[in-house]
Amino acid sequence: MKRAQLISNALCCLLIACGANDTPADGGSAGGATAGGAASGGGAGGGSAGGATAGGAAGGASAGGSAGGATAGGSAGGSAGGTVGTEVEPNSGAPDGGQLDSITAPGAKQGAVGTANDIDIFTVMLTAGTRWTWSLASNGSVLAPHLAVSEVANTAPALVSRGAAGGTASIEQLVLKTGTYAVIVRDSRNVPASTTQNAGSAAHTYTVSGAASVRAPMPVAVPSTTPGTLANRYASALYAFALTSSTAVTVNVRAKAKATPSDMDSRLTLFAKSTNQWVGTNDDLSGASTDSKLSGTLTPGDYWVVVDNVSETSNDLSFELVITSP
Ligand SMILES: [Ca+2]
Ligand SMILES: [Ca+2]
Repeated sequence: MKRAQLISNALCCLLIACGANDTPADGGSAGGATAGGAASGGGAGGGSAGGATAGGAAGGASAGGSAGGATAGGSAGGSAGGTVGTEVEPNSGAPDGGQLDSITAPGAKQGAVGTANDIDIFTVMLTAGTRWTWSLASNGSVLAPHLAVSEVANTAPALVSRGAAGGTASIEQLVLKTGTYAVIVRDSRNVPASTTQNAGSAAHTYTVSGAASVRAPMPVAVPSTTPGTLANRYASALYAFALTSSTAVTVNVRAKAKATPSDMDSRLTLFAKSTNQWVGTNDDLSGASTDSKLSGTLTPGDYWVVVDNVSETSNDLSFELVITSP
């Protein structure tokens, strides 16, 4: 659950008060979307509920169970396009009196982590249900990219990625809520601040870009058990299932709890694609488990499931996506 809080906290700080200090924070806060929640996480770590309207009585679950072996987490798609601009400093938020730059999606900005601990924040308006691949590429061998995408209102889970010097950090985003988001560029060595190396100079140049994601979700049945492995700590897996009647559903990500446990710290998001509404997100299903679970009665329609990892130290990124229905 660690990574999720880092970014949210950091963004709050940046936009509101504390500034360049990065609390390590990544990950996602859960947030209640709209009312009427149908899903809820179990236990302490509890998922937030949101959008999808609850149906009446549980209907019959569709389809039978299948176990799929396909790998999750695949490659990011995306077509380039949009405008390419140059950052306008200052754009660090609170340390600059709240000044921010902006970016369009699709689009790109070139800039530099131009001074020690420089933070560049670009706001972008995004629409629920759209999907984007955000990339932060070092333009030379100097910058070690650290990229975060967080809703300015800080109710949607934040996304974080980092790369080595000269590399690229990428994030694939399913926009859970329509609103203003912040794309935050830093050097990885400045995050968290407690281990800062005060990286930054005119040579720490980058291109940050957003392109439409075209990755197809993997279809899964209700009920089903699907093994998966994320491509890396910052990757996500995307699944889809359809309900033809109001159905009680539990979606469970088992990493620590699977037969051969992994050290992945999962986070689970359920999104109603038919209505482009965020149903809920759960990081930890209880105080004792970092696995994730959402359950509730869902109305008929198409649903997407996003599984990602919120630990910066996970090495084994294998898990099982278990969907059950009584
Ligand atoms: Ca800058
Ligand atoms: Ca977790």
